[in-house]
Amino acid sequence: MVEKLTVIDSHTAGEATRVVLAGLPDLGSGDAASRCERFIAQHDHLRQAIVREPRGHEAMVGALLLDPEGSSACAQAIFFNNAGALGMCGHGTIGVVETLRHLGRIEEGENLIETPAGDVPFTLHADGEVSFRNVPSYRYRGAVEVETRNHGTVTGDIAFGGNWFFLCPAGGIPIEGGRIPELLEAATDVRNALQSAAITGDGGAPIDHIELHAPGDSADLRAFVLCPGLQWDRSPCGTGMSAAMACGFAAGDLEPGVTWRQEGVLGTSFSGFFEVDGDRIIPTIRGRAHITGEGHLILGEEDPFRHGFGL
Ligand code: PYC
Repeated sequence: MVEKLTVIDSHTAGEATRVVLAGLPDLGSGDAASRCERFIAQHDHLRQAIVREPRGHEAMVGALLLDPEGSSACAQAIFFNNAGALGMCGHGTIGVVETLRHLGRIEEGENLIETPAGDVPFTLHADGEVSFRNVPSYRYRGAVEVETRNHGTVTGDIAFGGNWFFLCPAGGIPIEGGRIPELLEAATDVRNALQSAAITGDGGAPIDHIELHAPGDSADLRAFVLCPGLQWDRSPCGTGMSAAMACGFAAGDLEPGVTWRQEGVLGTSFSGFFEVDGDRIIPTIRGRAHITGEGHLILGEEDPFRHGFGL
C-alpha cells in the first residue's frame, strides 16, 4: 500500500522541523509520552521515512501534530530525529508554533502545547517571534572530568534542559561553519568517553547531547551542539541553552529575570531568561521560525527506500 503523509516544513534559526499533519496511523488516546512510546514501538519505520534521506536529511527534526489530551492545550507534539524520540525540542517547539500560526489554528497571544516532557506554555508575539516556557532545568553535576581518547582530560557540567547535556569549552576550536569536522570529532570524542566511563545523567539517563561552548560574538555564549544521531544542531539549541542557563545559575554567574542570549554555528541566536523554582530554573526561550514548504511525502510500495536510509 502506498502511504501518504501531509507535512509542513519550517526552519528555526536554520534548523529544520518537519511537522506531520495527516496520514499517520491511529496512535490511540493518551498523553504525549504514551503516544510517543506507541509511535516508536509500533511505527518506527515512519519516523525513519519522515526525517531521513531521501525525503528528509540527517539533521532534520520531525514533529507529529496530534489532538491534545487536555482541553486547555491547542495541540500535542511528539518530537523525533534520525536516532529516535526526543523528550523535548526547543527549536522544534518554535517550528510547531509557527506551523500552527501558518495553518490559522492559533492567533497572537498565550497558548499551551503538550509534549512528552510535559506541558509547554508559549506566546506567539506580534513580531512573529515565539517564546516558550521550557521544562524545569538543572545542573546535575558540576566540573566532571572525563578522559577522552584524542583531547586529554575534559572538564564539563552535566545538566538537564529537556534533554541531557554535557557542556564543556570547545577547547580552542572556533565555533564556525568551516570547522564543523573538528567540532564533530571533538564532541563525539567527549560523548564516547562519557559512555566508556558510564557517566550518565540523573537516574542513569544517557547523556546524548554534547554542547561545546565559547564566548559569543554578539551573544553571551556561542554553542556547538552534537545531537544523538551524531548530527549538529543548526540552531542555537533551546534545550541546550536551558541547560547552559541552569549551569550558569548553579555556578552563581547568572541571575533570574536577566535576558541572556545563546548563538549557534550559523550566527543565529535565541534570547531567554529564567525564573527559579527551588534548585531548578524555569527557562523561557525566544526565537523565530519560517515556513519553508508544504506538501506530501509519498512512501511507494516498490520504493526500496520507502522508509529512508541512514549511513
Ligand atoms: O532546540 O532543543 C533544541 C534542539 C534539540 C535538538 C535539536 N534542537
